[in-house]
This record gives sequence, C-alpha cells and structure tokens, in this order.
Amino acid sequence: MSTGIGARVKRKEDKRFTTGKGRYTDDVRVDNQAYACFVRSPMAHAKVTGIDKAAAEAMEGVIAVLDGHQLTGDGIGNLICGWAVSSKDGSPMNMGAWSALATDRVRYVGDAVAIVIAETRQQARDAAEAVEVDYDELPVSVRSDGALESSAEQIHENAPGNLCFDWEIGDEAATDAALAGAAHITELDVVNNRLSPNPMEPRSAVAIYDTAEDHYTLYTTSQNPHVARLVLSAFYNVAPEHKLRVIAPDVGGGFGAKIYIYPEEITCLWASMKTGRSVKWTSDRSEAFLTDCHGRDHITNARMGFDADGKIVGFKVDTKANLGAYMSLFSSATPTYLYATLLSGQYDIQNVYGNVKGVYTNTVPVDAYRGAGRPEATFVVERMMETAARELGMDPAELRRRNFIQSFPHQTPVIMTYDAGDFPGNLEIGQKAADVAGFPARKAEAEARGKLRGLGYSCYIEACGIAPSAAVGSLGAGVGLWESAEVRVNPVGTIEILTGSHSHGQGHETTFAQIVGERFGLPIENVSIVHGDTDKVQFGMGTYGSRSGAVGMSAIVKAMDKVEAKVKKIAAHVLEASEDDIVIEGGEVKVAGTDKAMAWHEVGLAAYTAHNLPEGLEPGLKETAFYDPVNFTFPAGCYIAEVEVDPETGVTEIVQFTAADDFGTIINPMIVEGQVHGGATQGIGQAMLEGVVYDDSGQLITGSYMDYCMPRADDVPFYKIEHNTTICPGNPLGIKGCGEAGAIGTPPAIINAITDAIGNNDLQMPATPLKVWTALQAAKKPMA
Ligand code: MCN
Repeated sequence: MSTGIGARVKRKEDKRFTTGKGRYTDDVRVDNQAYACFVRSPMAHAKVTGIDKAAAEAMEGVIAVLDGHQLTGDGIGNLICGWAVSSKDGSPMNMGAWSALATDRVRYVGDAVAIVIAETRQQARDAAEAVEVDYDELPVSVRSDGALESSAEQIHENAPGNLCFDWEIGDEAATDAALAGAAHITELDVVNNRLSPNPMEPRSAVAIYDTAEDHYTLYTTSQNPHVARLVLSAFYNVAPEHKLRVIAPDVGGGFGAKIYIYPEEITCLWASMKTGRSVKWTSDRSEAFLTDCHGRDHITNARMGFDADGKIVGFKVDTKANLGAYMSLFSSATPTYLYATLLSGQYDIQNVYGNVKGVYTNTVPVDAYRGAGRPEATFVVERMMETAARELGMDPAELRRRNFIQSFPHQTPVIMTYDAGDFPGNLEIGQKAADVAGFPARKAEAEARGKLRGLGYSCYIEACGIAPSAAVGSLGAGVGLWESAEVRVNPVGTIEILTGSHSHGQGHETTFAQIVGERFGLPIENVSIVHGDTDKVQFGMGTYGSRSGAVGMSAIVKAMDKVEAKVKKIAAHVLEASEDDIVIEGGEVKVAGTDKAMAWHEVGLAAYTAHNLPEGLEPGLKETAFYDPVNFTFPAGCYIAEVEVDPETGVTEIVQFTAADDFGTIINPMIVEGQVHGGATQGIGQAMLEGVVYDDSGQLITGSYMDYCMPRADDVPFYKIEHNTTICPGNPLGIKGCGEAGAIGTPPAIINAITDAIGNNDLQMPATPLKVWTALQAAKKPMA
C-alpha cells in the first residue's frame, strides 16, 4: 500500500495517544518539584491597595508567596503584543501595560496577583486562599460598545476612551460613493460571539531552575516553543536565551490558545529561580475558562450595495472588536489584518472599506482562536450574501455565481492577492453532493411532519500558510514567519526530520513522514519527526494559521533537495557513475537504467564512515533549510447546511452538512477530513451552542461546562466532504492549509440555513432554541 502523497495513512502517533502513552506537560515529574497556585482577582476592575501574605506563608508546606512588586522589582518585563497596528490618523496603538502579576490594579476576574509555591498542589491551593488582598472596586465594562461610552471607566492610563486602535483598510470615500449609487443596499448588524477555546489538555508548565548551571528548562503546553523562548528571554527578561530550554512535549490541542506566552509561564520560571525549586502549575478547567485567551467577540454593522444586475458595487464594514483587558501576542493582528483583509470574500468587489475599533474591556484578553479573524470575516460576508439574495428575491447560489472572482491572480481592494481557486467549481461540487435540486421536496416532506426545513450556503475563503515575512513585516508584525527544517539521514539509512512546526493534534508525525518517505522511497516507519524542543531544533516559528503544511513542509522539501544533491554526489562516486545519471527510485539510489544501486543504509554508512567519499566532500548527511513563503495560501470552499427547526420549541437539528473544499494538493485525505470534521464541529459549536457570557460586574457566568455548552456527538451530523483541487502556485507541494477551514466556513452556513427555515434574517449566534423560537415568533411565520 502506498504511503506517499495522497494516501489515506492511519496516524502513526495515534498508537501512543490511544494507549495512554502520550507524555504531556502534567506528566513531567522532576526532582525537587514543588507546586504553584495563583492568587487571582475576584474583581473585574479594582485598585489593589494591599496584599497580606503572612497567614499563607505560615501554612504547612508553603515555600514562598511572591507578588507583582517582587516580580517587577526583579526586572521581569511586561507582556508584549507582537504586532503593531496604527490607527487611521497614523497614531500607534495604545498598548496597556500587562504585568505577569498585577501590582496596583486588576483588570479582569482571574488576573493573577500572586503565586504561592508549596510542597503539594493542595497545600498551594489552600495557601492561595489565605492570601488577603485588599481591593478598591472600580466601574466595569465588559462589552466593546459599552467600554467606548464616554461614561466608562478608563482601563489603561494610556488608552483614553478604552480605545486601543481605530484602524481602517480600503478606500472609504470610494466605497461611500459606490454605496450611494447602489440600486439596492443590504444592511445587517452582526455579533460574532465570544468563544472559549477549550483544548482537551489544559495549560500547564513545569519550570526547572538549575542552580548549579544557572540554567532554566520550561516544559509547557505551547504551539511554538521557540517563539516562547525568544519572547521569555528577549522581552520578558526571565532568562538569557542560551540558558533557557523550552520543551513542548505532547500537547493536547491548542486551537490558537497555546500560541501565546501567558503570565503563568513567566511567573513559574521566575519563581523557580527565586525558590531554587522546580515549579509545576497545571490549570484546572475553571482556571482555563477564566484565563485562556478567548476568541472572536465582534460587534459589526455591515452595508453591501448591489447594482440592478445583482453585482456588488461596494461593501462597508464597521466593527468593534473586544480585546479584553490586555493585548496578548496577536490581539491586534486578529481583528485587523487577519479579519478585514478577507472582507472581499470570494467576490469581485471594487470597493471595500473596513473600520475596526479595538477596545479594552474588563474581560480576559481576546486573541486568535481557530480561524482567528477569518471566521469573523466569512460570517459577515456570507450572512450579507444570503440576506441580500433573499431581499433581492434571487437564488443565493446565483447571486454568488454572478459575483465570484473568475481569474487569478486577483488583487482585492483589501490588499490580498488571491493566487488560485475555482469558486464556481466548489459551489457546483457542493450543490451536487448536497443534492440541492432535491431540497424543495425535502422541505415539503419536513413541513408535512411539522418541521421547518432550511438550506444555507457559505462560500468561504481564508488566507493561511501564515505568512510571507516581508508582507507581515510591512504590516507591523515584529517577526517574519518562515519555517525551518533539518533532514538527517542516519548512518543506518533511517531519516529524522527536525522541524520548527509543532504538532498538537494535526498528525504531523504522519504527514511529514509521508512526503519524505515518498521522495526517498522509504517506508514511513523509517522516518521520524523531532519537534517541540529548543535544544533539538535550533529555531522555528511553530504552528498556527494552518501553516505547517504549506510552510513547514516546504522547508522540509528544500532540505530534501539539498540532501538529494549530496546523496547523488556520494552515490556517483561509490558507483563510479556520473551524478547526472543517479536517480532515487524504488527505495534505492541507482544508476539510471542499470542494476547498479545503493540501499539507503549503504548511502548513510558511506556518508558517515567517510573513507569512501569524493574528494573535498564533507562527511555526514544532514541539511538545513529555511522557507519563507511568497504569499499566503487561499483555501476556499462551499459549505451547505440543511436544518430542521421545531417551530414549537425552536430546537434545531442539522440534518445534512456538505463541505466542498479546495486545499490544493492533499497529502493525507484522512487527516484532512479529520481536520474538517474538527473545525466544522467547532463551527457548529459557535453557531448553535457556545458563547462566553460575563455579567455586568465582569463575573464570568459561563465558567464551567454546566454553563458553556460544547458540541457533543449528538449535536453534529455525518459530514459529507468533497474536494476540488487547484494547485497552490506558491509552494513546492502545491498545498493550501486545511486546519481552520471547518471553523471558518461552518457558522454562516448554519445560520443561513436556520434563518431560511424561520424566515427571519435577524438571528445572532449561538442560535439557541430560545433565540430561534423568538426569531420565529417575530417573523410571524405560521406553519403551512
Ligand atoms: N494537510 C494535508 N494536505 C493539505 C493540507 C494539510 O494532508 N493540503 C495535513 C498537514 O500535513 C497536517 C494537517 O493536515 O498534518 C493540518 O495541516 P495545516 O492545515 O497546515 O495546519 P497546521 O498543521 O499548521 O495546524 C494548524 C491548524 C490550526 S491554525 C488550528 S487552530 C488547529 C488545527 O490546525 N488546531 C488544532 N487543527 C487542530 N487539530 C487538533 N487536533 N488540535 C488542534 O489544536
């Protein structure tokens, strides 16, 4: 059976995971280990007027109680935001200071004020409760529109009106003029609900300070351990880079929430140095709800203008993005460059303008969550298209078809250059698979059973494979976003791939081995992947923005090119042939057209034993490459949802869901389909079930699974997944990312289907039975 590109190979890593042999950060046990518990603010906004640690310090097992004044006193820096966004008047964003332990003020419930280190986890917890903190309560804002009101209390000294930035993209005057001349305008207010990422494994850190060597090791649940090391050393001043090793072992999901360096990692490292003990902290689920960065939370007004033929003439979007209390690593990029640059969607629109106000509130920071900005853009665009079609009395598929971009490359007015795609093709494949033609009969049949059946489309596009360094650098990113790889052929002919990508559920151990196995004709069992350890892999940018296929694998391909060139030199010498005649075929290195060949172990041995190498060729067989993409990749697709609503209760069932995706070359269809399943399930969660709720005093109401509803098996349908392939011209394998598509494309398809069923476009996520029932009553749509 082929295990190469396109093969449905079962995941190599799953044996480890499904037999309980995965090794996660919380599984790490080290000598001299103590436990940390954080003292957290119960107030959403307050001045800290005093901390009394005496009672806690006196408790059994307590090693130390450390506060923010001690932390800042030791020169530990504030947390940074890695992307500078300017306001439309040219002024820089107003970056509020975020200390890993708060000193004078707390700004959200869960803000850490002190860390307790004790011999056992329970002792640390008990002592944390005994730390007395005096707070002077301040007025609270939890919604971005509320925080902008003139009466709202200012959350950061340098952010008047709680505005972090007032950013724009596109040409406002031209868009206004186009809208003024439109034959029809569709206007919608859209809320993109706030989400909690909920990876299965909560965040965890084990910080080890070696007093003899003056060296730090941090085990952590990170999607990008190298970036963590860089930031911890270069910006937070926790440890010099060469004295800090960061290891992200098996990581049980991240969905974006583990990109950032959180206060806990900084504080545990520092506390380990202060106490001379290894310090372990593992978040419990309540802490995760309170302190893991949330996603989404946009309030948007959108206006789309059409000419008499249904062609879009202009699109204007005004968004207030809730940033939470502080800026985390991508907090500024997510609601701006990752969002508004996709407002053209799949459509040929001449005039697009987006304005985004980034607003501080007394809530946990908001940052990237699966899709990061792109689900928000897709939701606005695709809700507009469906609503406009209904207002214009047109078939929503036909309205889309009239507006699809047809030729590539295509430059949008919001700075993206789409490189390849087949939007009408995706729609056609989706429609066929979903049997859209049979929908009227299914609807009639459902109505006969007393159910309202609706169908909704979502034609999404995303920019991923993040990202060309030059592009993101010019847009304000503090780092380029290339990837590195090293390919090592061992003396016994097996291969190790050292990669800067990090797999935390995406199956890299399998797909990366597939491309190497195919190239060198080796079984994938002979190829192993090394990642997640800054002592083993020199540097890497990690995994997010569906980049590991398009960027990480491209670096591997470049390194394999170099290895192949050296292999040919060695084989040509040993086999006494010309380099030009050497080919890698059938798992051997051969002289083309002859039976002269070397097995891989012979090539490996020749390279390392060094007595039989061409003159001047260095021994060894390992090569490194860095790959910086030329452009983003643009996965796109057509998702079609069919729902049935019970008009008596508002309970909605997704009865059919079809995804037609274009991910370019597919390395492993089974893994890709798994990625779509996972993403679409999270999209269903956002559309119908999930939503973070803070009350007006800033208390988190949805602080457990009793109140925050994740999708369960019986909430999701069987997915029909189809593929349409246009090759991405920007990378050697022609790959587009697939890791976020499901979460991006799904919510609008679901809401478009429900609004179709109930005959009311005014419905916000999550579409709970109560909301659906209420919207249905408002539509006054009696059953047929
Ligand atoms: N792949 C493929 N063919 C393609 C594209 C990708 O076979 N044309 C494979 C890749 O080789 C990889 C997987 O599909 O094994 C996903 O690849 P890619 O789309 O490049 O995404 P990344 O590996 O960079 O993963 C990041 C992406 C993001 S941004 C989030 S968020 C996310 C996601 O992946 N978080 C996940 N999927 C997740 N899956 C799990 N289980 N857990 C998470 O936290």
